[in-house]
Amino acid sequence: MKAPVRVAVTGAAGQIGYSLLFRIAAGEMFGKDQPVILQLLEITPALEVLEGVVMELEDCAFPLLAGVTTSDQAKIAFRDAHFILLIGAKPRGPGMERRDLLEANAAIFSQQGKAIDAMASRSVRVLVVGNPANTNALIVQRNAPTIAPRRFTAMTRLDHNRALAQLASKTGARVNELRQMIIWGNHSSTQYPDISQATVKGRRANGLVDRQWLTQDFIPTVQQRGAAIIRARGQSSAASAANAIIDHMRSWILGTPEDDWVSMAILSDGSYGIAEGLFFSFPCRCSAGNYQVVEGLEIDEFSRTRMLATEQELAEERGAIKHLLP
Ligand code: NAX
Repeated sequence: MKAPVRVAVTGAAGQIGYSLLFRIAAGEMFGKDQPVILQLLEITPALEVLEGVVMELEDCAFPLLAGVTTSDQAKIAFRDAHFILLIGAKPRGPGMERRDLLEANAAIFSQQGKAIDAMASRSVRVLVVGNPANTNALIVQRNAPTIAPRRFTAMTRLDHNRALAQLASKTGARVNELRQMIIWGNHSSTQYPDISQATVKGRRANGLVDRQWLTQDFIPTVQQRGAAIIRARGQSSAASAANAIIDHMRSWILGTPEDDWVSMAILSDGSYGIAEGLFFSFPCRCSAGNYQVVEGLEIDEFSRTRMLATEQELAEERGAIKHLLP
């Protein structure tokens, strides 16, 4: 049996946590031969609820679950962690301005970044899910200067999966017959879901759908999907978010297929003219625990305009918390 990997999860008593932890413990993230130790972080008032979740984890008698710890201290939860899933965040309250939300989360993610720097395994892999995810990832990464920047990512895989599902439904194909979808930019309504490279059963997707569907249906549907789910369910996406977390980590660790790629928000190195130092979603290929931006794709005017809009929003978010960055 392999040695267990340590997986820290924040916001573990929340909705996404409840959909996610059982799947990790069942071996869906790291494989059916990889034991895991879960190191769960919550704020103090949620520790009691978290204890209930831990009791349920125990009651599943998962053979791969080698241990569970709980804490309200990031430095304890992140100790020696190989993987850290930052899900807990401050939600937007009534009357709260976007800037207030950014600042409130900046405080949380600065402290968690410092705790990662001090306590996590040097080869840790971090995924930020809590919103605003891209800018929170920037704050975490900047507060963890001794860990390689490539080890920090933010999640746009749910958007990627939503885009695949919409295109599959429109073209009457199965999701696994689609390749090369892209989400560019921010995990927000300015994101740009791009089908210009996508194929459906080996044929260019662009030739199968018309421009009107693309601009008036597909792009806004993917951009607004989170809001549509809140309207219908009264709560934000949780099971699909947990599923996307599993997909993101599996792709990162186990790799992407030769003929496909995934969308991940990573620290821009200037690829495609995107400003360096922003966490921006790019098409990425993964292998052996590493990722690379897919280079050399042709970007037309239609795409460029939309990429610039989401880049602009990310630059503004960074501007709003700049004074809090180390
Ligand atoms: P919930 O409100 O159900 O759970 C969040 C949990 O985080 C709560 O239990 C809370 O006590 C805890 N928490 C708050 N501050 C914390 C801190 N400083 N340390 C540790 N725990 C803390 O939210 P849930 O539906 O689980 O969503 C979690 C986050 O994911 C939200 O920020 C949400 O906006 C974001 N999402 C991001 C997505 C993405 O694709 N990047 C999609 C899904 C989701 O909307």
